[in-house]
Amino acid sequence: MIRHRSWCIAFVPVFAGIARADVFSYECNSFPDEAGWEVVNEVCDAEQWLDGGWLFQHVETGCGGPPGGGQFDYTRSLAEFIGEPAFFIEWRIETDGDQSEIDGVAPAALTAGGFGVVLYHFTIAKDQVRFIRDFEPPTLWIDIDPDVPHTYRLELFGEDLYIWYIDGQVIDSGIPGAAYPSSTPSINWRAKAWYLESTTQWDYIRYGTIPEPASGDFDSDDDVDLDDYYFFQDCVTEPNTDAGPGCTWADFDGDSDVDHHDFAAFQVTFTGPTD
Ligand SMILES: [Ca+2]
Ligand SMILES: [Ca+2]
Ligand SMILES: [Ca+2]
Repeated sequence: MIRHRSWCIAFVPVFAGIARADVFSYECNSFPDEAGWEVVNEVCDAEQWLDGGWLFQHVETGCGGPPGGGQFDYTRSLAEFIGEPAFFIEWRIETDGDQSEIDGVAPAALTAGGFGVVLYHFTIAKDQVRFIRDFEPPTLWIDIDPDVPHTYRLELFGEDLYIWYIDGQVIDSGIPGAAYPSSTPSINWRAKAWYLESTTQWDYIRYGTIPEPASGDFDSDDDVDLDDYYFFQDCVTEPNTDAGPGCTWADFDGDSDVDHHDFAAFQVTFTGPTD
């Protein structure tokens, strides 16, 4: 991912806040409880700090464990997105926690569920991810490269389709158990020690309405402004490089990259700094 390319300096990157018309974005520039997340658990002297747009969470065993020890859990309601026909959750994370921790839903996890049949449950370790859907088999185990961040993306299209990506590659897709968000929906994420200590770092967690392709309008609020530009920068690639499923809104000419041609179109579409 190339950022701040020389032709991209026409706008000063500004990011005013987190609340968007149809997207919630936590960019890890502040602590979760300051950014709209509800604290479920912050226990056992777990450490948390911010560095360069990342949230770091260090957890160790103790306080009666192992199993168990330090833990951070956060949640937000997804009720405002009930009935949304095209919904996404995307997050970028790296952890050094061992895959043996996955049995304890550690070292890192993100879930979207509620009181209905639908559950999307991701448990992430240093070099492996476990995906459980709707409390039913099959459970998927995916190997990932260690020591680098990975981008995870879940797309939901009503009752018709779910797609799960890692780094832009489709890992799994199919017909969901039911439309989601539904049935008192919420998103939850955590870092946790089970038998081993670990450090997990989060770059962002974003969710909401999937933006229209080639619209320039990431947050689907019918403008193309500096808020959208913040995310446009994140999509910029070298020419002829696939920008991935999270960037189709920024690919104006539909050739899969987000390059200087797309930036020229973005500038033409630009409606003003902010509304
Ligand atoms: Ca970040
Ligand atoms: Ca917008
Ligand atoms: Ca393009």
